Amino acid sequence: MKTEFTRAIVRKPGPNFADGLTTSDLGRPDFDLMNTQHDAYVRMLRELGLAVTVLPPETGFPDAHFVEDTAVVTPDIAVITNPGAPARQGEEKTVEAALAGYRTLARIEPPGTLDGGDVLMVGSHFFIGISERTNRSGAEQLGGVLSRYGNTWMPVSVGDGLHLKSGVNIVGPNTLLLTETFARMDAFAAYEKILLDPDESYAGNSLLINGHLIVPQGFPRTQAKLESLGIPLHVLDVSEVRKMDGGLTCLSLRF
Ligand code: CIR
Repeated sequence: MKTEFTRAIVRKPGPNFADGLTTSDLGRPDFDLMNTQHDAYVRMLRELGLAVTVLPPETGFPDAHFVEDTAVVTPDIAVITNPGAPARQGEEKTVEAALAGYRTLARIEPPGTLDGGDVLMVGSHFFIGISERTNRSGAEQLGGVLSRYGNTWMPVSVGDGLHLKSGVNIVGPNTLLLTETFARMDAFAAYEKILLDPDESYAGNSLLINGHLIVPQGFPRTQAKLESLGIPLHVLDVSEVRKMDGGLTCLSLRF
């Protein structure tokens, strides 16, 4: 179940990034601080050994630095998505060009919609969230492609959250960090679980890279629970990312 990454793609936030979609009431984010946090994120990926491609901002798409939503990259293939928010459709074009040199490409076609934030890869098994962004057609199209390459997949109802990975992520070879709602689902029965305190649910969007775990700053109880895993933890401040409903996984494609 171990997936080793060698590369990542990120995109610099544009000066109008605060015009992106958000439901948060944490206030308007600051561009300079966002850039500082984004730079620290890129540095961290490089420290963990990844070769990072940094794409330029796309000012027509204020959410475009959330590159995770535009593709699903596996060891065999890159599936370019049709993002579920109409305002984000088109962001995938430049990501497609960046991925073309590394993987065979496939695409999610309308009426299917899918955001990469709804796709949790656990080795060769994929959980695909059905959410306000990812519909059945999108999930089935992705599942069909994944199956052709010997993977298995399963749809999971996301309910209230934005994306599947807003509430469940892999933090160890067989261990998930997740909300109580996801922990109760049969889909996740076979895994070890670390439960999120309800008031620390944002920390569910932690990012495992090659045996290192990156966690958002400001969630001490989750951090203490994760320390029990005995793997190196790295804490990053993503306050400005959070104000736009994003998190650590959203900011990159890892492969
Ligand atoms: C959006 O609503 O689409 C962006 N403001 C946030 C996307 C976060 N992406 C992710 O969780 N994968």
